[in-house]
Amino acid sequence: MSNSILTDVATRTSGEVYIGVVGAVRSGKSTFIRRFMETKVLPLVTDKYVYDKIQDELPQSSDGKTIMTVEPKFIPSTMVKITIEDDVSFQVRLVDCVGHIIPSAKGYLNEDGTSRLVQTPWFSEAIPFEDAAKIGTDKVIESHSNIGIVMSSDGSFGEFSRSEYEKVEEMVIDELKAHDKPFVLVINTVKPEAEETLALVNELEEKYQVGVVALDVLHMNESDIDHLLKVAMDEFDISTLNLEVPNWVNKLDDDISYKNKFNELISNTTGNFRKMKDAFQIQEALKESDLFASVNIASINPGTGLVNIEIECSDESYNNVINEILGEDITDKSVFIDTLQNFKKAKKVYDLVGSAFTKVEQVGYDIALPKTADIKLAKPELLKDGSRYGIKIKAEAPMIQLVKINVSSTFEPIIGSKEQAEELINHMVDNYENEPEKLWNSEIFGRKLCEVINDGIKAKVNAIPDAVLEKYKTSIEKVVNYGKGGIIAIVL
Ligand SMILES: Nc1nc2c(ncn2[C@@H]2O[C@H](COP(=O)(O)OP(=O)(O)O)[C@@H](O)[C@H]2O)c(=O)[nH]1
Ligand SMILES: [Mg+2]
Repeated sequence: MSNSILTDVATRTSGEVYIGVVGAVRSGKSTFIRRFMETKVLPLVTDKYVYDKIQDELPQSSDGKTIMTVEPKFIPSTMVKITIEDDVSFQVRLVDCVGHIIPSAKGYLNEDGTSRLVQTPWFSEAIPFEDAAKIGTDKVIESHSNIGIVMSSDGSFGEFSRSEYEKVEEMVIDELKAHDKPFVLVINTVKPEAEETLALVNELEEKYQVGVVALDVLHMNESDIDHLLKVAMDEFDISTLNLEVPNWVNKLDDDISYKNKFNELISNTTGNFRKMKDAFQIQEALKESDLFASVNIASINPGTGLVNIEIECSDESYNNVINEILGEDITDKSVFIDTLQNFKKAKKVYDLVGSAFTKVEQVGYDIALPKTADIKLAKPELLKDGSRYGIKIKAEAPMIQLVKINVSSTFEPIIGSKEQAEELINHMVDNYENEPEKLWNSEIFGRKLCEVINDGIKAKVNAIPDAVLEKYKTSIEKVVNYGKGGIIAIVL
């Protein structure tokens, strides 16, 4: 007998296979637990004493409309540890819940029509039967289960109709959805393979957006149970969604449009689909985008919750990304080589002053430290210090100083009459306040304002005499090499 599904369930539940069976009265919950234990668990129990104890504790299913079970029962009552495939150990326990009431059931009302009060493990005083069912279901699902089985029926056996079961089923599924625990709906039926049953399963899957399995619980065999467990595993959340994209995609900065779209798609997709059963929908959603050449599910591991999706991107996407990074339309190899060579030159400068430049932007001043390769050593010399001798090793390195200064430039054209000047100034102030770009590009005496201002700035910079720059350089050199933090006077 294969236990691979049980191994997956055990791994996924960290060795605690706790299954809460909830639903309407007389839907087959007790029968399900008995069959499950007899078929799937007892054959794995090697200890005779434990075997007998579990068998004694198996719930009795009851006929008719009278409700017997009033509090959840743990089966087995104590934890049983089971080992399969030599190294997989887990504890297994099913919980038989108080059934939710079907109005025509008997046993939940007293003869005078008042609610029958029942004792529960959660309150010292007795509470109405309906409340016990609801609280029991909540407690069992919240604290004692890793998987929920909602038992319902098509009404093909027993004394209740499909519509009676349906009302309870809707209510219980609502309760379970609030708990965010994986669960499946079992439609207990005497005709699990009938066309109408399959149609009902599809309809309910659509209605509740949850896995639905039709089973003849009274006669279910091991493969039926395995199938049910497989469907339950699909209801677990994906623990890790591993998207294997080409390395270059991971390297992209978020401001590259491809990466931007990629991030958005991934976050939308994973936001919409999060269960193991959604793996194929995730694949479809990724396929629909024009970002990828192929999207394949490499593996789905129900035990660990790991989904691996392999994604390939087209050369065209790669080329578009390169164009965007380089800011050039790379039409052929020569353009590419040309651009790369230019970037190489720019990188050399950037490596030298890049970090200093960032600081200059912030504080207005910084020094780009020399690279070790640029430090020049002078020939070592002998040094005499009184009667003692030493050596002197001198080194020199170029150090680039970066200073940000503000250069001002003014433009003061004479226009003509006061009215003419006022008219122009009003127009310009209006642009200045509302559309600065327009002012910047407006023409005065046949030239754009931006060109005139730029020329003014250039003229000022060019007007610094070389001798002054040289003096400035020598002064800084003195401060760095000989200055001890003292005062230095610059006479221009
Ligand atoms: N024919 C048939 N009867 C079933 C099936 N499941 C349960 N029953 C019967 O329905 C009745 C109620 O089942 P039980 O397991 O006690 O329901 P519970 O109240 O949900 O625990 C019992 O008489 C069972 O024998 C099934 O799949 N087929
Ligand atoms: Mg029962």
